[in-house]
Amino acid sequence: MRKSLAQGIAAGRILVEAISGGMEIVGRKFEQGEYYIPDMLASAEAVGVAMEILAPHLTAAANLKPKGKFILATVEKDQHDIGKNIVGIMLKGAGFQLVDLGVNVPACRIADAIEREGADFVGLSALLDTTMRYMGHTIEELKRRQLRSRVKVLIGGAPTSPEFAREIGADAHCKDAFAAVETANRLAEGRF
Ligand code: B12
Repeated sequence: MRKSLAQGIAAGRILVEAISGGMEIVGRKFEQGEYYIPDMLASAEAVGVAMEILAPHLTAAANLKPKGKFILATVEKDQHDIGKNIVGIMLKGAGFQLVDLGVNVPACRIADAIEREGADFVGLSALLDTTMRYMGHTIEELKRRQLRSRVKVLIGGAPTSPEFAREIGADAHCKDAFAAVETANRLAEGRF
């Protein structure tokens, strides 16, 4: 990690290409029965350390004026947060103000935070087939509380897709953290 930085490789590139790429290999090995849950946990821990090294390089790059307030959460019953955290660091680096609600966050807590923070964007993450439906539940909760038109909703995570985003009424699906920053920038330009 430090060696790559010293070679002048951009921190964002290391984050998305090396870390995401590495975790994909971990996922494949888990599927093939070569890795078990403790291996996934150890990999997640290693990613945490790597992110601590990379984060200052990303946030330091951004002496930009704030582009809007972004709430991030992994939806209910889902504990996966590596992808969400990468997206968070990249958004912060791009000049968005970040409020990270963590993992396993029910729809009502996300809606509460939008109200409390006066957020402009909400980003939802899900890594399980069984939890992606809570993204839809969250959007329904926002509609119920008349908050939906106040925020742009971005979704991401391996089981999600542009079709799914359309189906649940999200504004955008992002396949990785680069796409998240690009989409948020585009939406912010229209707003501020
Ligand atoms: C690490 C890991 C774990 C760790 C999580 C640690 C942590 N702190 O996150 C632990 C061990 C806890 C875990 C547990 C489980 N896991 Co798991 N896990 C993984 C693994 C190997 C990697 C996920 C990851 O971090 N990827 C790397 C990141 C960088 O990629 P990403 O999340 O996709 O994020 C990028 C994009 O998707 C996007 N993005 C993501 N979120 C967002 C949000 C927004 C707003 C935007 C814009 C973009 C965006 O940008 C990110 C960065 O570029 C995957 C395998 C895989 N290939 O995904 C399995 C995987 C997701 N897990 C799986 C399973 C089954 C489980 C368990 C049910 C296992 C069990 N029997 O207990 C539990 C569930 C726990 C729970 N309730 O959540 C399955 C899911 C199958 C499915 N389709 O439903 C997978 C696919 C493994 C497999 N092949 O079977 N897991």
